[in-house]
Amino acid sequence: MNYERMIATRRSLLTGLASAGGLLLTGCSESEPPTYGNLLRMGDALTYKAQRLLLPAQALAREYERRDVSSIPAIGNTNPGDSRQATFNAARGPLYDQLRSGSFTHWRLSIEGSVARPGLYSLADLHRFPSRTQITKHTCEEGWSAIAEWTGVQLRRVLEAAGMLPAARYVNFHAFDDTVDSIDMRDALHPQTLLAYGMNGRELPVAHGAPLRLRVETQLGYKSVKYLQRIVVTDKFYDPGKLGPLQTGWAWYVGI
Ligand SMILES: Nc1nc2c(c(=O)[nH]1)N[C@H]1C(S)=C(S)[C@@H](COP(=O)(O)O)O[C@H]1N2
Ligand SMILES: [Mo]
Repeated sequence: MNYERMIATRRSLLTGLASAGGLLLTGCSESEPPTYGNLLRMGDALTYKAQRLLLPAQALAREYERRDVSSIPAIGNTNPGDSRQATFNAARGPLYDQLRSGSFTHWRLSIEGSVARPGLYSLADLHRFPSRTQITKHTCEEGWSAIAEWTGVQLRRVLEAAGMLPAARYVNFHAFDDTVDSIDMRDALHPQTLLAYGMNGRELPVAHGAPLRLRVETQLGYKSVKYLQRIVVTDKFYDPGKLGPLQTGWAWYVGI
């Protein structure tokens, strides 16, 4: 079965499962996404559970060839230092500007929470981990998609280095703009989930998330948080309030 066909089959399966919704929801056991008992949010639980049932944990997203690389628009915030941007943060914006003017030499990624060794990582530290390069398709919830090459370190390696604790369930990403989002441990440990510092063979450009962004190839584009500053590992789901997808109206889990 070719890839497109596989996706189509998966979609119709998911639709079928969705209509058997009540059934699935009452059978919830294992790990569940946050739904707050909100009816509108039950779709989240369905998509999440259906995908978790149908796909093996480590199923890889399709990877492409260099010749498939297309132009990719910069979407959402394109410079956290610019106060005119919608998600500008008054505290971290100016800090970003300062770090950027020093070519991010003084930038540090903080790893905190449910880890034995919380710490700060410079770009040079991250470059010391084995790197992974992958050419993947970015699918934005707004309806466009584009193919790009990403280079970085697998998030899994950094979490292992920080000594994530056995109770850890979610990984939260805090950006220099107002973006905060999270993924579960299964997506966090996925081999294609990267902390990317390179794009199309160059340093990651500011418009695309410099100096470091997340790539979550198993979910829609908005989960790939740009401009990373802090990674917080948690045992319980953390709701970032009005900054997070739950309260801005987007689904928390958007598997593709
Ligand atoms: N910090 C941050 N991350 C973000 C966004 C943003 O506005 N701020 N936009 C998201 C959306 S909606 C998409 S489609 C992708 C766009 O990535 P690109 O600009 O590299 O195309 O980044 C995601 N990550
Ligand atoms: Mo997007």
